[in-house]
Amino acid sequence: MSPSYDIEDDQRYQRPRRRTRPRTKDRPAHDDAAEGLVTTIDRGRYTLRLADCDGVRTVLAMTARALGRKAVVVGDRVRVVGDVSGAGGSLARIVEVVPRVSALRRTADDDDPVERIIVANADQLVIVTAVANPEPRPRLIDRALVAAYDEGLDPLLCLTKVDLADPETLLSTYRPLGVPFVVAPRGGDLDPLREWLRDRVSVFVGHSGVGKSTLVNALIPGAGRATGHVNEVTGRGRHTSTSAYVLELPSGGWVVDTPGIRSFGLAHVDPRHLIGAFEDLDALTVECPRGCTHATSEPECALDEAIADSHIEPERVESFRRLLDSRESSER
Ligand SMILES: Nc1nc2c(ncn2[C@@H]2O[C@H](COP(=O)(O)OP(=O)(O)OP(=O)(O)O)[C@@H](O)[C@H]2O)c(=O)[nH]1
Ligand SMILES: [Mg+2]
Ligand SMILES: [Zn+2]
Repeated sequence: MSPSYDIEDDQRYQRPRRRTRPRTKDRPAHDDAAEGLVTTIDRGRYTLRLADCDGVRTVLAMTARALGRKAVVVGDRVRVVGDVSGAGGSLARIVEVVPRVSALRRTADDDDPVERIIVANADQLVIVTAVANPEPRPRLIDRALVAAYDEGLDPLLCLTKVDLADPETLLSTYRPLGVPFVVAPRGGDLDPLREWLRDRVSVFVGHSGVGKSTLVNALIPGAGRATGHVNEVTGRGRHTSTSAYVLELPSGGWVVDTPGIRSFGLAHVDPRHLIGAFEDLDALTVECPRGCTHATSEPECALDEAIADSHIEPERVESFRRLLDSRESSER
């Protein structure tokens, strides 16, 4: 963002000058720009939700060339100049991205160096899993958990299609980790889920067809998210949702509906950070030899000693190690 940018904008849009304080170099270059939330992106066009003294409105925007491609993701707070009226045909310009508090990332594969940010500024990762149709894939859940812990998002396991099968099998896998869960019956009581979502920024992730958009529609009257059928033969969803979409909850907070994912590549994750998400285990590892990864293969890991001395449940350590291993193994 060069200084000439300001001059150009002032001339072109003739915005009222409101320079009561002189510019200093540690203040943003666009201190008179409006601030908006990127709710979705479609072919280089950014939909923003803008709230100011004129009320809340939807504004379509492009990005300033200086920002580069892919600099702005769904969930970003951005500063925007130009025509921010939201009138039909108007196009504003994003000139700055407000520093993110979080960025949920994944790579296509574990050896893929290109990481994508699924959504910015979320604080809760809701791993939506159908208990059947499509069949749950614990590897994907494990990997989503690792991504959540790595980025400091609180994970929540949300089980759908409980009319089709008993959720207990799946839940028993995650109990030792202490991952919170909630059951979301279609057409049933969603209040427990609403409580988890209240006043938070929650991103729904999961395979195609697990019912993410169905949930969003049930939580937000008028959301109008398209939903698709799951193929009876392959058990696969149809990838109905094609881009991430931020919606406001009537009970307070935000949810982000995302397209179904086939995999959750973790190339960007440093497995050494994972232990930090488990305070009790982390405390035990002070006795580990230097450089211990705490994996099953480590000969002198203090976690094994702690199990032998009954200081910790073996299932908890095993579950932690399963997450640690999920970085190495395929999720399919
Ligand atoms: N039996 C049953 N079907 C459900 C339930 N929830 C959703 N479905 C069905 O599952 C199918 C897929 O739902 P969607 O909401 O489109 O799934 P999605 O996770 O948004 O899928 P993508 O957008 O492709 O990622 C639809 O036919 C829904 O009606 C449920 O609780 N029980
Ligand atoms: Mg969907
Ligand atoms: Zn160790």
